[in-house]
Amino acid sequence: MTGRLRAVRDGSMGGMRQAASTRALRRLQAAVPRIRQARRGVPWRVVVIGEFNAGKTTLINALLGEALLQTSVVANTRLVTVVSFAASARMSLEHCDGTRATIDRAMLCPAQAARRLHIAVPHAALKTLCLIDTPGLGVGDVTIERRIRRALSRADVVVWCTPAVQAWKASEQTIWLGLPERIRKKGILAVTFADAIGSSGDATRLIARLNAEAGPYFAAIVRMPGIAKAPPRRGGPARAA
Ligand SMILES: Nc1nc2c(ncn2[C@@H]2O[C@H](COP(=O)(O)OP(=O)(O)OP(=O)(O)O)[C@@H](O)[C@H]2O)c(=O)[nH]1
Ligand SMILES: [Mg+2]
Repeated sequence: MTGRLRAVRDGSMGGMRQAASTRALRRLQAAVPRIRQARRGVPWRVVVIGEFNAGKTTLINALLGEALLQTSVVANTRLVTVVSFAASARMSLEHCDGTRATIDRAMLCPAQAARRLHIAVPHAALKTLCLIDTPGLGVGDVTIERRIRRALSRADVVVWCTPAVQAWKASEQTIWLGLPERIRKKGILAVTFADAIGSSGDATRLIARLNAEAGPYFAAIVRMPGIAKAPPRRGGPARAA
């Protein structure tokens, strides 16, 4: 078990990050009922997508209040990563034939042989939300795009991350409108990199523009709270491939 998995298990996140996590969760959960009513005892499958470096992984870490997943300024997430609840933390790789290997054995396997990474941690938020991180869309990798579409086909909620700077570019709209309507109907547009927004006036103008340009394509538009980066933890990142 890595240090990050252990930290989530032990509930050792700082108070500030916990408050930011609560705010981020509330904003997302406020938008979710518009798409689907709660199903008792079954977590919503929230698939987070967008172009590379859009802040997808950081958003999931923010929702958890913990730097569980590794983020990077270079294209980073290679595997669809399912973060779910378990009473005790564990991590496994799912191979292309559907079999799974725990992370210790998985570390010995070539990444190409895996199609998905599963991380299970005892985090309260994961009792209602199963968070699914994905690699960046639109980079022309057919295998990755097929895996993302597979994850989308089982999504209850689809969160498209658009960075506040240059939000909702033409390339984003092209990819989004290329997805089937039944998937787009579950869509929330999440504005990431909120700390890059200069003033509350800028924020109001940005949301007004997004409502006009992207509003018709999403069930809700949510400005995520600013992200306070969590310090790296002992034991290295929770990353297997
Ligand atoms: N200042 C600031 N930096 C951010 C924010 N969100 C992400 N970043 C940084 O932007 C870079 C990319 O973030 P990621 O979360 O890895 O983006 P991603 O969409 O998961 O990237 P890929 O997995 O490569 O597609 C990292 O260096 C993050 O630390 C934010 O809200 N504010
Ligand atoms: Mg990522």
